[in-house]
Amino acid sequence: MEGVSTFRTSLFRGALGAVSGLLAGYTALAVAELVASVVRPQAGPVTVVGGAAIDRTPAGVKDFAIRTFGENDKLVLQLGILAALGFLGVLLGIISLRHRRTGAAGVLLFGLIGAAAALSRPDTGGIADALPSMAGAAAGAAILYLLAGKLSATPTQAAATDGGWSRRGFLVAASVTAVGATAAGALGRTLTGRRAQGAVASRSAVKLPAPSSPAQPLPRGVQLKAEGISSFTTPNSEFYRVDTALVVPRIDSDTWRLRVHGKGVTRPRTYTFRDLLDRPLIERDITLTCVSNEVGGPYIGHARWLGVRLDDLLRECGVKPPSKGGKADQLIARSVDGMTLGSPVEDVMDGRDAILAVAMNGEPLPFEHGFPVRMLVPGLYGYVSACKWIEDIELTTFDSYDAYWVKRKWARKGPIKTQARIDTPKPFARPTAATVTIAGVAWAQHRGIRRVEVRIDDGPWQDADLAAQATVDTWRQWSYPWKTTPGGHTLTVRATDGTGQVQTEERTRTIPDGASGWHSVFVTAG
Ligand SMILES: Nc1nc2c(c(=O)[nH]1)N[C@H]1C(S)=C(S)[C@@H](COP(=O)(O)O)O[C@H]1N2
Ligand SMILES: [Mo]
Repeated sequence: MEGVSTFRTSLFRGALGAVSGLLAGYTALAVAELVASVVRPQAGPVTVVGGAAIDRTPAGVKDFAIRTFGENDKLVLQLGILAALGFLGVLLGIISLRHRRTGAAGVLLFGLIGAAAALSRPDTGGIADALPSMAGAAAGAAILYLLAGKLSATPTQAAATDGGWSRRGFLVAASVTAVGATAAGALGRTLTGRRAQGAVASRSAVKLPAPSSPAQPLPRGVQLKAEGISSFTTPNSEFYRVDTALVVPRIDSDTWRLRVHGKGVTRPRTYTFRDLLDRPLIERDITLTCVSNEVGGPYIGHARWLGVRLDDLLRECGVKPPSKGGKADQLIARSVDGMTLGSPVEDVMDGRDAILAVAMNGEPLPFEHGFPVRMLVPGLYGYVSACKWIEDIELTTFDSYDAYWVKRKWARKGPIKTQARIDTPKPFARPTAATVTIAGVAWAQHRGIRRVEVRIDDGPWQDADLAAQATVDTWRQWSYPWKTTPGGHTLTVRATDGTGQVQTEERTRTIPDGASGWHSVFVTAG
C-alpha cells in the first residue's frame, strides 16, 4: 500500500518536474522575445535558430520542404523548433529533480546555442544579437533552479505535508512564473509591433508618382475566360512568396538607404527613397518565377511594377557593362536581412527593363514583397535577380564572389527556362462534357512565347489557341478545345519561345538551375 503511494507521489513529482522544465523554457523564450524587441526583433531565439537551420539546410532538403510544405515551410520549421524545445524542457525539468544545477546548466547551454546561431546569421547585428538568447536562458535557468528547489522535498516529506507548504509553494511559484512570462512575452510583442509602426506609417504615407514611361495597356484578350485558368495579373495578396525571412523585415522608408559601390564604380553613391521617387519612373509588366518551381508548380506570378531603371542608375555611378569594358561582371544585391543575390551586369545593362521597383500592382510594395524597394530583372529567376528589402548594390566578379544560393549549390546564372503549365482540367479530374477546354499559361521571360502545343495521350501535337501576348517579359495564356472520348487520358503541353526553341522534354530537378520537362495531367473523361 505504502509502496503504491510512494510510486504515485514520485510520478506526481516527475510530472511537476516536467512542468517546471516547460515553464523554464516558456520563460526563456518570453524573456528572449522581450529583450529581442529592444535589441532587434530578428534576433529572437526561434528566429535565429530557424534562420541558421535554413542557412545550413542542404539544397535537397530545402527543396523537399518547399515541395512538401509549400509556403508553410517556415511555419513548420518554427513549430518543429518549439516542439524540440518543449521536449528538451521536459527532459531538463525531470533531470533537475535530482540534479538542480545540471538542469539549470542545461538551459544555459541552449542559450549559448541560440547565441551562436544569432552570431552566425548573415544579417547578424553583432554581439548584441546574442543578448536575447543569453538573457532568456539566464531567466529560464533561474526559474528551473527555483522550481526544482520547491520540489526537492523527499517524497515521504511531500506525502507527509500533502497539501502543505511544498506543494502549495510550488504551485504559487509556478503560477507566478506563468503569468510573469506571459506578460513579458506580451510586452515584447507590443514593443516589436510599435517598432514596426514607423515602417507601416512610412508605407501608408508613400505617394506614388505617375510613371514617366507608363506600361503599354494590356492588349485585349490577354486573359482567357476558361474556368480555372490563372488570372493574368496576380493580385498582391495571392502572389507567391519565397524567401528565407522568418520575420518579414519592416523597414521605414524615411531612413532607408541604398548604397552603390564596388569594382568599376567611379562615382559611388547612396540613394534615399525620395531620391528614387524623384527620378523618372517606368511602369512595366513583368512575370516573376522561382527556380524552385517544379514542372506544373505554383511559384510564378505576374504583376505590374513601378520603379527606376537600374541601368540608368548604374551608369550614373560610372558602371559599364563588361561588353563596353566594364570591370565587374556580377552585381551583388544585398538585403537588410543579409541575403545576397548575384546578377550578370551584362543582362542588367543590355537594355531590358531591369528595375528597382517601388510599387506592385498600383500600391507600394507589400512588406512581404520587399518594401520599400526590390530589384527585378526580366528573364532571370528570382534567386539571381529579385532582391527584396534591398539596401546595397556591389559591383564585383563571378570569379571573386558567390551569392547566398550559389554557396548552396545553385547555379551562378539563372535564365528562366521555357515552361508551360496546364491550369485546367486539374489532375485526376473527371470531366463529362463532350468538349473540354484545356487551358493554362506558358512563359519564357524576355524571349516571349510563340507557340503552344497540346497532345492527348500519344497522339500528334496540336496547336493551342494563344491569347494575346502582353510583352516578351510576361507569361501568355493558351487554350485548346478537346473533343473527349471516354476513359483515362494523359494531357501534355509544350511551348516554343520567341526564338523558335521548342521546350525540352528532358525532365530535370529544380536544382541547380530550374526544372525542365513537359507538364502533363491525367484525367478520366466519361
Ligand atoms: N531578401 C531576399 N530577397 C529575395 C529572396 C530572399 O530569400 N530574401 N528570395 C528570392 C527568390 S528565390 C525569389 S523566387 C523571389 C520571390 O519574390 P516574391 O516573394 O516577391 O514572390 O524573391 C527573391 N528575393
Ligand atoms: Mo526563388
